[in-house]
Amino acid sequence: MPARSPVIVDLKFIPREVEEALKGAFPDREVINLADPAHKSRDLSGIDYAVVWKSDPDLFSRAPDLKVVFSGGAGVDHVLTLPGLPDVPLVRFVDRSLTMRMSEWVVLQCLLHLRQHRAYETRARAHLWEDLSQPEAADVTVGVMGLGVLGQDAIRKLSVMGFRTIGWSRSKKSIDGVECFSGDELDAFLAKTDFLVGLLPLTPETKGIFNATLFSRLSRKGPFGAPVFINGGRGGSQVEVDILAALQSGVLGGASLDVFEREPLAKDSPFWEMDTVYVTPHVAASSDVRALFSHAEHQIGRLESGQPLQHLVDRKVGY
Ligand code: NDP
Ligand code: OXD
Repeated sequence: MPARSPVIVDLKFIPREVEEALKGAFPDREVINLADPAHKSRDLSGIDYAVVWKSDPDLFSRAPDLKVVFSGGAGVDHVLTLPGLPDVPLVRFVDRSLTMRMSEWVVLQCLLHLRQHRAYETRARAHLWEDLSQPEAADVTVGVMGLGVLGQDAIRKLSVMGFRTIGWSRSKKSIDGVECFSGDELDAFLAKTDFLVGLLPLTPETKGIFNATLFSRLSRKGPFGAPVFINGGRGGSQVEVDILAALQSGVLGGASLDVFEREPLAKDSPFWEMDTVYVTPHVAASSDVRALFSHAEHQIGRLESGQPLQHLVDRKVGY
């Protein structure tokens, strides 16, 4: 039997977590973890597989013979822009735990806004016992942009919480109990949306899509009047000066942002301080590193036994 190709690991995750997860991963092949200084000038030619997240720009010139590239996350924008990316299959990370985490984050943000949590935190700090008029989830329509793996799971869980849910995607979807819009039906979707959730990949088409014009088309008929914007997709899809202006002028009533145009978010960004804004540091659905390696191992097993790879990225559309 021919020797099994090693796997290159180039992940800008928490190094200790990667090391821990590598114990027992890929049991029948060598793993070259590029975070280990011992591999700094290692010859990477002849190697078939790489698992990458925010790789060094010289990875593909160092490893010219890759047959498959695995993204360390569900999004692949960071891989597609790497210099010298070879024309080989690119597999993204689709995983139960990642999906669960994103839905937890989305449901949490919708509930924080629904239950006016910031207002109660402020009152609690002032030892103020005061109730606010409280709508219920069924009074709010959550519109999810992006009905892929994450968007559809988030919708299911929002529905369980009682929110009315609608969705928008590139191709038309049919989801029980959910009004689905596609492509040029965006305005009709926005007009019904009280809380807007972004779960889109970053592509040339979605760059800057969350902008002043889009915010101005959201519903103002919800129980709080002004709509709320929640983005767990990619920061490149949002125009932050427009979000700020919309929050300041009341076009938006609040926001939850996990992703930003530039990460980490600048220390002097006004978003940190705004009462109506929840900021999280791109952690809505961090990859479970052990699950990532099992997924890559499983896909390599499929390929080497003649089965097709799953979760392939369509390079033409960018996700
Ligand atoms: P999928 O590829 O499964 O779904 C993407 C969805 O977006 C699809 O419904 C797709 O439409 C839709 N879409 C793409 N382009 C357009 C467009 N131009 N117009 C309308 N709809 C469009 O991705 P996932 O659900 O797995 O992940 C979504 C994104 O979430 C990732 O790409 C990543 O950027 C982000 N993410 C963020 C994380 C975080 O921690 N903040 C963690 C994980 C992911 P169609 O169904 O027609 O193809
Ligand atoms: C991802 C992410 O794309 O964590 O998986 O952002």
